Amino acid sequence: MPAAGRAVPIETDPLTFLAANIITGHASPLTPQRDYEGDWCAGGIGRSVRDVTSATGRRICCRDGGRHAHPAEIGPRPTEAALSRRALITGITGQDGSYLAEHLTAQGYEVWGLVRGQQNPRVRQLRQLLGDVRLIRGDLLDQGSLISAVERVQPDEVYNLAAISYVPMSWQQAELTGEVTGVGVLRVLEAIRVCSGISASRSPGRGQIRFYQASSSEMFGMVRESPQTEQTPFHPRSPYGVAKAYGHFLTQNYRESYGMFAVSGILFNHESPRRGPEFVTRKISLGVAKIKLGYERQLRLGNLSARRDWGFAGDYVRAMHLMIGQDEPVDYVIGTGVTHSVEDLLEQAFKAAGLDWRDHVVTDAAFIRPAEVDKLCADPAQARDQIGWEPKIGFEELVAMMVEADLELLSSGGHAEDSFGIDTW
Ligand code: NAP
Ligand code: F7E
Repeated sequence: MPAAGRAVPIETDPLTFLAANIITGHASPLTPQRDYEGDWCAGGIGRSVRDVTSATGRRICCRDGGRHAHPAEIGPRPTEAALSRRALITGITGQDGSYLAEHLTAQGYEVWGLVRGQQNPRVRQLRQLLGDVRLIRGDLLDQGSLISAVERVQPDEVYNLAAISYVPMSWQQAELTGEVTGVGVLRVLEAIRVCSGISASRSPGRGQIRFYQASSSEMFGMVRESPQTEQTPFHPRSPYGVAKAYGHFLTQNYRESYGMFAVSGILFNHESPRRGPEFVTRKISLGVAKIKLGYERQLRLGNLSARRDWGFAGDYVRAMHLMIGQDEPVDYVIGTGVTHSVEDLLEQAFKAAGLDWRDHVVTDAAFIRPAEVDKLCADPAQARDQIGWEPKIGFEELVAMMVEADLELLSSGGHAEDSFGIDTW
C-alpha cells in the first residue's frame, strides 16, 4: 500500500522498465516522477488524456504538453508558481552541461542529465559538482534510449549539448563524428517528436517540449565575411563542422516541417577551468601551471596564428536559456565580438604566471590540422538587441581565471583528470 500522501504508478511495468534506465538521482521504480503537493504525473507514448488519481484523490493530468487535454477536462492544475520547469540536458558531463545545469537549477528548474556508458568516470565528478541533478542513461547513437529518456523525464525543455566536440578527432573518426554530432541531433528531435505525438498532420500545441541545439561557429569555417552574423553562409572545414551544419539545418527543418519550438545557438569558442585539456585554452593554462610549478619545461602547440573569439562558458549557457525562453524560435550568433590569436592567448596566460611564452613554447607539426579555420569573430548584435544577452567576462579575465585555477589544482596535488574536464586524446 502506498504511504499516505504518495501515489503509486498506475502502470508499474512500464515505469519499472523505464526506471531501470535511471542510474542515480532521487527517482526509483516506485517513486513518482514529481511531487506537486502530493500529486504526481506520469506520461506515455501516444497516450490520450487520462485520469490519474492521486493519493489525495485529486484528478491530475498526464504531462502530455497540453496536446491531448484541454485544461477544463482535467480539473484544477497546480499554479504556475508551483510548477518548476523540467530540463533534460544531453552532454551533461561536458563543460557546458555542468554550467547549464547549475544555471537552470539556480532558476528553479528540475534538471535531468543524459549520461552514456556503463561506468562513466565523469559521473562521479558531476555528482561532486551538482548533487541535485538527476541522471538517466542514454546515448546519441541509440534512438530507443533517447525515446525512453524523453518519455521518462517528460521535459519542458531539451538542450542537446552532446557531441564529439574536439575538431581534430573528427578527421580521425569522421563517421563516428557524423553519427554522434550530426545524426545524433536527428535522433533527439525524433525522440521529442515521437513522444509528443507530432506528425506532418499534427502540430505541437501550447506547452510543447522546447529544443535547443548546440550549433557552432565552426560551421562558418572558411569565412565569407567578418564578423559573422546569423546571415553569414556556412563553409565548414572539418567533419565536425559539417556534422554541426547538418544538425543546424535539421533543427531549422523540424521547426519548419512540424512547427516545433526548436532553436540553434551558433556559439563561438567558450572556455573555463572546466574545459577539456585537449582544447587549446586549457592545454595552455595547464601547460603554464606545470611549467610554473617546475613539472615541465616545454609546451608543444600547433598553429599559433589562428584567431578565435573566446568567451566564458558560464556566460554562454545564459544565452542558451534565453534563446529557449523566447516567444518565437529564433537562432542567434553568440560570441564576444573580439578576436585574438593563439599567440595573444600565450602572451596573456604566461604573463599571468610571471613567465614569457617564448622561453617555453615549441611548435609541433603533429598539432597542425588538415584544414584550418583561420579567423573567427562574432557579431552578437542581434542577441544583444533581441534577447538582451551580453558577455560579462572578457578575454584577459578569462585567461587569468583559467591559469589561476590550474595553478591551484596542480599545487594542491590534483591532476587535469581531477578537474571537471578529463580525457586527453
Ligand atoms: P564537451 O565538454 O566535449 O562535452 C561533450 C558532451 O557530449 C560530453 O558530456 C560527452 O559525454 C557527450 N557525448 C559524447 N558522445 C556522446 C554520445 N554518443 N551520447 C551521449 N553523449 C555523448 O563539449 P562542450 O564544450 O561542453 O560543448 C557542448 C556542445 O556545444 C557540444 O555539442 C559542442 O560541439 C558545442 N559547442 C561547443 C563550443 C565550445 O566552445 N565549447 C562552441 C560551439 C559549440 P561523455 O562524458 O560520456 O564523453
Ligand atoms: O582550437 C589552434 C587550433 O581545439 C583552437 C570546440 O569547442 O570551438 C572549439 O573548436 C585553435 C585552432 O578549438 C593547438 O589549430 C594551436 O585554430 O581549442 P581548439 P576549436 O577547434 O576552435 C568550436 C567553436 C567548437 O564548436 C568545438 O567544439 O587553436 N591550436 N595549437 C591548437 N588547438 C589545440 N586543440 N591544440 C593545440 O596544440
